[in-house]
Amino acid sequence: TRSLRIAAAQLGPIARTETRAQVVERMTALMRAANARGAELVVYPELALTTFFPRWYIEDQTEVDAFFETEMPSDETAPLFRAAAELGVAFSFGYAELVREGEGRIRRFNTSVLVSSQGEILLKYRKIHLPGHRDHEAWRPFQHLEKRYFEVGDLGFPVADALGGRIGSAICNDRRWPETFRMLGLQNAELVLIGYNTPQHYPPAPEHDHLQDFHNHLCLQAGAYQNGTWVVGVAKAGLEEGCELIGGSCIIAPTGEIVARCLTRGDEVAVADCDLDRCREIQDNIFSFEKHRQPDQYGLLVKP
Ligand code: ING
Repeated sequence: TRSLRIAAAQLGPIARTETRAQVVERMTALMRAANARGAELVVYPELALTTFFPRWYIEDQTEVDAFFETEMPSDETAPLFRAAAELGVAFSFGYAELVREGEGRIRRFNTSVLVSSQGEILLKYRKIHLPGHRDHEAWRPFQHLEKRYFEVGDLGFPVADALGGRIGSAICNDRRWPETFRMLGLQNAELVLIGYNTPQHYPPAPEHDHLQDFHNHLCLQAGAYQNGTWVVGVAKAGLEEGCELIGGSCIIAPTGEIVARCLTRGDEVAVADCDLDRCREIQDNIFSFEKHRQPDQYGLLVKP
């Protein structure tokens, strides 16, 4: 068996005024708690270093860019990399990435990285399904301006050979789209790492507010089962700057079963032993793509 002991490291609310250093301290404490329980991989949420700033319409680009990282690691995030090296654990986390390209061109992405215990970036993913809207919408109690602050990811859906298995990532809204999981499944992913910031209140359809936790697990469990992969979903949770974010961080087996989950909406670790060989139970049988999938019938799937 290729068993990997994985920790979902859920973060509670991050205040707008909280510094990177303070957040990194919380993340490092979670890493130590996870390591104390034998975790070899620690998975943090989407945009783990800051409050979920797309909830605000911010005119001044300099103020927006203060939420972005221009280098990874940086002085502020280095302590997390050092702790990982000291403890011998790999880790994954999301952050707002600002890239300076030639001729002063600036790119901005909602990014996540998987980092080895030696600080090597094993996998990098830039969020492709950006939810929300681009301009200020006064009718909303809070904004959701990911389409304004980020570009659509340009790295595709990569799957890396890492930690003895095939590992892919997705970010938040990506998990709602079956295409995300199938793109990873077609590359034989055995473990998918997904961070999220999901408000309880969804302004366009408030009648669904009570379903957010159900929809979260529905998407993660379906993605796991339909592609025979382990899935780790990790929340930034709790009442963050007046906005309720769901928790429900969990570790899901290729059968779609939730094998471990967080119970609070604060900083909390949930740990499970994930036998990557168990993916075969699904990938070789009910969802054997080779035996049962009919791609020549699916042409519509890639039409705009
Ligand atoms: N957040 C939310 C998510 O997809 C959302 C946006 C909330 C969409 C509720 C639909 C319903 O989980 C991010 N950051 O994508």
